[in-house]
Order: sequence, then C-alpha cells, then structure tokens
Amino acid sequence: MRFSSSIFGLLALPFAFAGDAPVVTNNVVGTSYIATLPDRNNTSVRGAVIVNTNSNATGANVQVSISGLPSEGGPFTYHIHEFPVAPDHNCSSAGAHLDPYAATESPPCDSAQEQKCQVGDLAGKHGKMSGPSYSGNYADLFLSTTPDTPAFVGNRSIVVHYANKTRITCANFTIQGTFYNGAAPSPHASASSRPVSVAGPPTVANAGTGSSTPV
Ligand SMILES: *[C@@H]1O[C@H](CO)[C@@H](O)[C@H](O)[C@H]1NC(C)=O
Ligand SMILES: *[C@@H]1O[C@H](CO)[C@@H](O)[C@H](O)[C@H]1NC(C)=O
Ligand SMILES: *[C@@H]1O[C@H](CO)[C@@H](O)[C@H](O)[C@H]1NC(C)=O
Ligand SMILES: *[C@@H]1O[C@H](CO)[C@@H](O)[C@H](O)[C@H]1NC(C)=O
Ligand SMILES: *[C@@H]1O[C@H](CO)[C@@H](O)[C@H](O)[C@H]1NC(C)=O
Ligand SMILES: *[C@@H]1O[C@H](CO)[C@@H](O)[C@H](O)[C@H]1NC(C)=O
Ligand SMILES: *[C@@H]1O[C@H](CO)[C@@H](O)[C@H](O)[C@H]1NC(C)=O
Ligand SMILES: [Cu+2]
Repeated sequence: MRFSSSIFGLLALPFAFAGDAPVVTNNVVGTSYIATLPDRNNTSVRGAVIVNTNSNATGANVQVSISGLPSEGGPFTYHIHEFPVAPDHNCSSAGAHLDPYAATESPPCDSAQEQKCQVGDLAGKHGKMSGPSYSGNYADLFLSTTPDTPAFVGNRSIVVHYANKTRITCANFTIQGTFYNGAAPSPHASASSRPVSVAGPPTVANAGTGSSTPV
C-alpha cells in the first residue's frame, strides 16, 4: 500500500528523502562550531571554517579562512562531509557530502537555488576557492547547529578538494562555544564563552561574500 510504504520509508530513513532543503529556524544563538585544518606534512593547506548560529537563529554564518592552497590543481572546493575524520586523518573516512535531502550531485549545485543543493556543498552555494588563500564570510540558511536535526553540522567534517575532487585535507567540526546573549549559561559553555576568531592570516574582512587572492 502506497501510503503505508511511504510512511515506512520515512521511519526507516528519516533523513534520506528527496526534496528542497528547508531553511533552518530555531538554532540556538551563540552556538559555534569550528573545523581547524591540521598541520599535516603532505599539504601546505591550513586554516579553519567556523559555523556560528546567526543572530536571528535562522541558519548560520560561515567564516572561512584558508591559506597555503597549491599553485596547481584549482579552483578548490570544500564541503561539509557526512562523517567525522578517522584518527589517522585519512580524508576518505569523511564519506560523502552532507546531503540529508538527497539533492545528489546531479544536476550540479546552482548558487541561485541554494535550497536545491546538497546542504554540505558550501563551495557550490558560496563559491570555489582559488589560491593561495581564501576568505569568506556568508550566511547559509540551510545549516543547523542543533543536534538531532537533519542538517546538523557539529558532528561532521570539512574536506578541501582539488578541482578533480581528490581530497587535500580535512578536519572535524568541534564545538567552540554555546553562549547566550547575557542569559543563562549553557551546558557547553566553558573557556569558550567569548567571541570566536580565526587565528592567523588571512583575516576575514569581506562580509557577505567570498574572495580569493590571485594565484
Ligand atoms: C609525514 O608524517 C608521517 C606521520 O604523520 C610520517 O610517517 C612521514 O614519514 C612524514 N613524511 C615526511 C616526508 O616527513
Ligand atoms: C537572518 O539573518 C541572515 C544573515 O544576516 C539573513 O540572511 C536572513 O535573511 C535572516 N533571516 C530572517 C528570517 O530574518
Ligand atoms: C588531482 O589533481 C592533483 C593536483 O593537480 C594531482 O596531484 C592529483 O594526482 C590529481 N588526482 C587525480 C585522481 O587525477
Ligand atoms: C574526529 O571525531 C571523531 C569522533 O569524535 C574521532 O573519533 C576522531 O578521532 C576525530 N578525528 C580527528 C582527526 O581528530
Ligand atoms: C585512506 O583510506 C582509503 C579507503 O579505506 C584507502 O584506500 C587509502 O589507502 C587510505 N589512504 C591512506 C593515506 O592511508
Ligand atoms: C594527506 O594524507 C591524508 C591521509 O593521511 C589523505 O587523506 C590526504 O588525501 C592527503 N593529502 C594529499 C594532498 O595528498
Ligand atoms: C550526527 O548527528 C546527526 C543528527 O543528530 C545524526 O543523524 C548523525 O547520525 C550523526 N552523525 C554521526 C557521524 O555521528
Ligand atoms: Cu567534499
């Protein structure tokens, strides 16, 4: 029976039905996750991606600050991937892109219709990176900072790729802080109850869009 089988499908695969990604509302303002690219001896790529809840609790603000991109092999892409990175840093372990609404990679992400893109396809929605360094600061209304929701980013990872999709480097998201606007302290609040910043150059200065310095 069609009705019951579709209900069964939803119960069995609660986060794997096709459709536009919904704008995420009711994120907890002040929650912040950071993925800091590791010091690895097989790449010069360094930097961080920070996902902060927007001040209006709708989606998130993303700050990207990445340097050391190779002189060959760009433009580079980066995405939120489904799984965390294994302890050996093998970026294959991050799995595929975060895609809770089964947008798939076909057709490719059209930045004019972000709701039809894979939730994790940050480069598709907000621009690819050219080297040697890139900084971006933009809102993405489809990201969740609330655990147990389909588009939650906090237990996942960032992967940086060459244009040919080969993975260059990757990092887990970790919580940087949950701090309310002067209200009750949260269970996560600790030393991180302060504004976040990305250490090291380049600084994130261009609100609203991404930019690359020339190779
Ligand atoms: C890179 O680091 C790994 C361990 O993380 C080590 O096994 C390897 O020898 C190093 N390679 C170079 C060229 O330093
Ligand atoms: C929330 O803030 C973001 C970033 O400033 C903005 O893009 C979005 O339209 C706002 N949403 C609402 C519902 O106000
Ligand atoms: C992808 O591009 C990089 C940089 O040009 C290169 O080193 C790598 O071998 C390429 N990977 C594949 C699978 O072609
Ligand atoms: C990423 O997070 C997972 C899950 O917490 C953990 O097992 C893994 O060691 C972390 N990976 C790295 C490279 O820190
Ligand atoms: C990473 O994992 C993949 C898949 O398990 C494997 O094929 C590859 O050899 C691993 N790479 C390294 C550098 O260990
Ligand atoms: C660096 O090594 C990790 C595994 O340790 C691998 O996943 C990644 O693809 C490598 N990066 C480059 C640029 O070879
Ligand atoms: C991450 O959190 C989401 C939402 O709670 C959950 O569905 C998913 O299984 C978690 N992923 C991992 C790798 O723990
Ligand atoms: Cu990716």
